[in-house]
Amino acid sequence: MAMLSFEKKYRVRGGTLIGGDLFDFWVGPFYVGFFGITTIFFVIVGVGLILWGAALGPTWNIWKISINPPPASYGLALAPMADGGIWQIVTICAIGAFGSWALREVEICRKLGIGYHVPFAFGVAIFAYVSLVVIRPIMMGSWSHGFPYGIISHLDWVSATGYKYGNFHYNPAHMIAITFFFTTCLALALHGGLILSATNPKKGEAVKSPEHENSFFRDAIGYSVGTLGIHRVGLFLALNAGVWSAICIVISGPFWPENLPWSEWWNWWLTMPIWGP
Ligand code: 07D
Ligand code: 07D
Ligand code: U10
Repeated sequence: MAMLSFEKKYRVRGGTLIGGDLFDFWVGPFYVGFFGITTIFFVIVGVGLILWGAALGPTWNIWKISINPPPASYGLALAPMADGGIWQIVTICAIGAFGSWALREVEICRKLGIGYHVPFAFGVAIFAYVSLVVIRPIMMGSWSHGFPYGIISHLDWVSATGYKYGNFHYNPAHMIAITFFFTTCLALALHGGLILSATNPKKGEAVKSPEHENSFFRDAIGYSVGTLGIHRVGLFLALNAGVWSAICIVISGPFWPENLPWSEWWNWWLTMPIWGP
């Protein structure tokens, strides 16, 4: 809000994907747009359903509330509301809200004349979510494979699903995803540290230039990827973390037998012609 006067010149008409001028306005700091309205709609319905599910019991304990997917017996059919149907409609609302949010970001990008990198990146997070609650359950033939919507219960699901495959750490795509997550943290720590070290000096000292930033990494590791390049690296690392996460869960079940330990996958390594039997 502090920058409202400066923002005014960026509050231009147009760039909407749908609805023309109808919802082309701001409320306080928020751009509304057609997809702002659909976001609010899906959030209200989804949160309302979660509250209904919570009211059905057995607890109002915020940590223990859980909206569970239907039992396996329903397969891919619609289930009665109290037996997983709420989960199914909450899932539709969640995808509606996340998708609307991404499209609202697209409209904002169009207004500003900037690239679609941010909504694209959010799209990868949505893809990871959809891989958990739509793609994998459909491939396995039952909505029961989705994760339950509850703070503790979704952790129990991750743990149980992990142990179903012996030791999930042996899943090769899980390894790649984790490595991307760790590398993303390393890259952000290096980048945040470098920018602050150069542009936020002690009082009285001059702000340093990108050449100083380049020189630091040339001196330290022999190469600098550059001031634009590090942002490409960051986006690449973070998006890969999400994409490989989606891959690691989608292959567990649909492409690698349920209940078979992931460690078995590594047998190809033991039986390589060079040293194998
Ligand atoms: C900091 C941006 C702000 C977002 C926040 C989350 C809600 C949920 C709803 C009670 C980084 C807002 C939370 C709206 C309340 C109800 C019905 C983002 C930031 C603050 N998880 N997970 C958490 C979600 C999955 C896992 C915390 C969502 C998968 C593990 C929070 C999803 C797997 C751990 C949460 C989702 C998984 C957590 C902190 C969706 C694999 C933890 C999240 C829609 C990805 C940690 C008690 C955070 C924790 C945690 C939300 C999916 C694993 C409650 C919305 C099924 C192992 N998850 N999660 O900071 O403390 O994200 O749990 O896919 O240890 Mg989870
Ligand atoms: C799905 C979140 C999408 C979020 C969206 C937005 C709102 C709005 C509003 C705040 C993907 C939601 C927004 C709700 C909020 C306001 C206002 C992100 C999603 C769209 N694992 N593991 C992963 C590690 C083990 C297991 C991924 C590490 C064990 C299973 C990642 C370790 C076993 C699954 C990862 C470890 C096990 C995973 C998660 C260490 C358990 C998955 C990140 C050090 C015994 C999941 C797609 C992710 C996955 C997943 C990391 C250990 C099981 C790579 C570091 C060995 C079953 N694990 N894991 O996916 O791939 O983010 O999901 O031990 O399903 Mg694992
Ligand atoms: C980056 C950067 C950079 C910057 C930056 C940043 C990356 C170049 C220049 C940005 C980074 C930061 C600011 C750092 C901190 C960020 C994080 C740690 C990431 C996580 C962020 C959060 C946890 C904040 C999340 C907050 C959100 C999502 C806002 C919530 C907003 C709403 C609920 C309103 C949404 C608006 C819509 C949908 C449009 C329509 C709006 C209206 C009609 C008005 C509002 C409507 C109502 C009140 C009606 C009633 C609605 C209801 C009841 C539904 C709401 C329900 C709820 C549950 C809330 O690189 O450098 O610097 O800054």
